[in-house]
Amino acid sequence: LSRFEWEDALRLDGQLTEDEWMLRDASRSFSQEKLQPRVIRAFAEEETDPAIFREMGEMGLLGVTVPAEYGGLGASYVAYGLVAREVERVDSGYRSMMSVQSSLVMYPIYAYGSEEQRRKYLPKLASGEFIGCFGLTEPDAGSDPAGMKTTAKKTAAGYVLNGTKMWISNSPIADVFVVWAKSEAHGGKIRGFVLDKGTKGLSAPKIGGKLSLRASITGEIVMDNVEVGEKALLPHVEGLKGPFGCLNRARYGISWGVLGAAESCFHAARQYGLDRKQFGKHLANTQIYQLKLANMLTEISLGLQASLQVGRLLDDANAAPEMISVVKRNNCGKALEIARVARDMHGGNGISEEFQVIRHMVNLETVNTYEGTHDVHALILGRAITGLQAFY
Ligand code: TGC
Ligand code: FAD
Repeated sequence: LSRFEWEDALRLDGQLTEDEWMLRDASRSFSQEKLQPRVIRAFAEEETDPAIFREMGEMGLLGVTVPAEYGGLGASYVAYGLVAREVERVDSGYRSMMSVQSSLVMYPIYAYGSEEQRRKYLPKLASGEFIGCFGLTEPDAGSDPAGMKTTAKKTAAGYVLNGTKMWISNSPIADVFVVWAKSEAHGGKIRGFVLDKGTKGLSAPKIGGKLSLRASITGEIVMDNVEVGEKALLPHVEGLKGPFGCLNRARYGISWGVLGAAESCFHAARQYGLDRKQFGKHLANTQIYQLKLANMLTEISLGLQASLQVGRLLDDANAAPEMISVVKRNNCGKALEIARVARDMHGGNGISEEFQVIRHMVNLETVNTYEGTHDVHALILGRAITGLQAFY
């Protein structure tokens, strides 16, 4: 039998390809060198630096699965997950910025867009010159997006959109808005539209006062008689499977990302226990402290294996959405629990911004809620297990 490495308990590294390793290492260096030094201030000031998109773009971290001819890397979904894990090791908000751009804006334009839309938007989104956002949620339609009120009415020249989207990551600084609306011309079915910043009637006020995910800007999207041409319609998808096709990818990325945040908390708690003494001995030399660390290591290692398996299946075009619900739900729930325990293990220091665990903890409250809440994913799985839907 060989030696146990606590930092890679089940030897994830050995299951990756050389290309995946390289992208993992590049995103780790970028995240630690460029993102880590600014995050404490950004969170405290509730400030998002738009330059981060261009920096991520330069590193090739935006739209990694999109083919190279449109500015992406044409890399695997496993590689995308590894990037999410490294970015979220620093902050869930930074991962949010990256994953909205990649999975919720570049992916639908690539998968559902016309060739003209692909050429117009994808290279600039990949470089970070354009910032994108994705508007599905509304004030009265969160877990139940089918209840949306936003409408698109046909005009001679195209469409006129009316409605309000709520809790939209990146929207106040976005150049490109992928929004979903019920289209009268398509029998009331949900259709996707790509809107440009500056279009008359389109605004995106910031939502202030968030106590979670403060390094990532969030806003509304207000559409007041926004007139667009036919070219704004995403031609190749109709119905809720449009936004859900994007969410599948983003939720999968989140399943890796949250484990980066959990690892950061786990490593911090381990080091804290090795450094701090009470009752004449190191905290890490007590049974309860070690039990907590053992639980963290176990959940993180199992979660990584599960996400790797779903990623390999996605790369083989053989993953079911319910598999993504398993890893999104479980990994978010476990990461949140790990962050809460790590906060406790730091004692009073655990509430200080300097020790970082409480920032991860409050961020993970959002991540457990967005892209389908923990309970909504349980209902998706419950429906698959029983054949009975319990939403309504
Ligand atoms: P349901 O009847 O289940 O399905 C309607 C149609 O959609 C299809 N579909 C899917 N297609 C692909 N992938 C999936 N995962 C799909 N799930 C459903 C389905 O086949 C059907 O197609 P068709 O052709 O037969 O019409 O729909 P429902 O209305 O009963 O939905 C139920 C429920 C709860 C599963 C769903 O609405 C849900 O997942 N709710 C959660 C909402 C959500 O996740 N919102 C996320 C907003 S975006 C966001 O949070 C971004 S945060 C990003 C960041 O900052 O990182
Ligand atoms: P609700 O749907 O009202 O849920 C409230 C509670 O009720 C939850 O606990 C939920 O699990 C529970 N619940 C709901 N339905 C049922 C049921 N049938 N049975 C049992 N329990 C139920 N959306 C976007 O479109 N784009 C974005 O970029 C985006 N970014 C976000 C960024 C942040 C910081 C946040 C906080 C949210 C973001 N969202 C975004 C919205 C997010 O997806 C929604 O908040 C989420 O889907 C939940 O919807 P809701 O807030 O309306 O909660």
